[in-house]
Amino acid sequence: MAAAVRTRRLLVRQAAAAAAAGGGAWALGLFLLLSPRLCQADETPARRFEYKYSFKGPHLVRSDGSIAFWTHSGNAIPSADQVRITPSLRSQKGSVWTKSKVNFEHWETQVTFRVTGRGRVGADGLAIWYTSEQGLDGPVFGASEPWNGVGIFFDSFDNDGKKNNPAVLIVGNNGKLVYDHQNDGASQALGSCLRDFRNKPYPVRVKITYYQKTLTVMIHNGFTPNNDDYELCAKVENMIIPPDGYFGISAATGGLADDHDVLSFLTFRLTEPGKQVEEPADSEIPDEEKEKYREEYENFQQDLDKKKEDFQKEHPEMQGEPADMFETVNERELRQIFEGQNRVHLEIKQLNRQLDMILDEQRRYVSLMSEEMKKVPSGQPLMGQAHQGQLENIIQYQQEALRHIGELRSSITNAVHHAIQVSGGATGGYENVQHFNDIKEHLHVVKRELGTLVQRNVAYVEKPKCPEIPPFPSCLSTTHFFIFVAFQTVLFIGYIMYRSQQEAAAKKFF
Ligand SMILES: [Ca+2]
Ligand SMILES: [Ca+2]
Repeated sequence: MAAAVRTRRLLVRQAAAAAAAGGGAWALGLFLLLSPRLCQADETPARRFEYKYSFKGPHLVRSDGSIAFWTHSGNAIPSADQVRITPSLRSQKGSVWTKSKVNFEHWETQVTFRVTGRGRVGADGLAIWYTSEQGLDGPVFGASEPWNGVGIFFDSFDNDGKKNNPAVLIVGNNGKLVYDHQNDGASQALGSCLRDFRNKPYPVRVKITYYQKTLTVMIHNGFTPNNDDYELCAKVENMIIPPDGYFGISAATGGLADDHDVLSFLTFRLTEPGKQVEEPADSEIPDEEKEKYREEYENFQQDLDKKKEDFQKEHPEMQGEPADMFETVNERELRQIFEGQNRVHLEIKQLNRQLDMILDEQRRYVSLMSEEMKKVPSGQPLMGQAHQGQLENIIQYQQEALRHIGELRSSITNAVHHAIQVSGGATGGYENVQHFNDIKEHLHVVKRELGTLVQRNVAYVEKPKCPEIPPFPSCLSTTHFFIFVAFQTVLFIGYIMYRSQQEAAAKKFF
């Protein structure tokens, strides 16, 4: 097929070259003839899920023990999450089959299963079928013989002793072939691969595709939870299967036994690109089935009404409006969220007020310092230029502190703004989380800035202890002020020396 495509591509290239060179109408005709087919070969088919040929948990089994749209037979036990085709007991046989035949040509099935047993060797195996008749019971992995169609066998037991099992085989049959059990169908397989599918940590998955007469079997070995870890097992080209058939899955045990559990069987219709998918008409659901479902619904409704009445008779005190007496889990959660948000909102508001007060205090302090500085005549000798420098440093620091507090304030204002937004419109869960994250971020900024301020205060203010702020208006005399400045400078220089000593010691250490 690949060779054919290559040849066609070569022809297309030659034709295009000839046409480009003005080589004649025939070349252009050939180009037009070949190109659409080439495009089609590259396109993937459209895929549609077919519920009537599928089953999976968590509500796999119906109340009467059956599987919707499927028939089960033998020792098969359907449950909510899986169908146990055979339990791990000796000589068991079971199978499940679709109730109706497929009405489409190309398909893909994905089967998820587990084969588990306590022994190092298990038996007999499992088979996935596409056949013209349901093989409800028989000798070939629990299904009947002969069959018209194809079976994909997961053969656990090595009957011929060639140490080539567990293995996966594709066996086609036109209704005449008798399966060669003794040799594990070695001479009859159209394709096969060696795969150990027993006792795997995750379910084994198989993807079988029948498209444009090619049957492909891909296997996921069950070693990883990743659903896409498929590997090619075998491919059969030019495979002819019945135009309509039943899907089935069967299993059998012998002297040795495994649990054969099928977790899901999913079928997809494949449609060639450009072809229309016929929509199933309503009439496709048989009247008999419709009637059955309607009856089931009515019975359920009547049952429910009766139970309601009985409950009201038994609990007359519960009549009235029980819904108003209790809040639901959702209502309670919502109320708690609102209350929490209101508390956060109030706290932030309070913090904002306190910061405003600190800011005012700082401004007052800075203006006071500046005024005092101005009062000193510029020509008057100070206690040294160094003192003047220190004083300017202090003022600079104070202004920096002011700036930090200003930033803090704007952060908090933002946080309050967000909190108002959140409490105002608490609608989507995701948005709430976003707002909370924003608030959290702002609070982190506030915390960090406060940390910086505290550190600086410890470094600059507390160690060289500041005198108390003089009352406003100031009655501080110039002498007192310079004594204070001198005292602070001595402390500051002492601190700087201490710190440089520490740093020198640290350097030595390293
Ligand atoms: Ca075998
Ligand atoms: Ca063998």
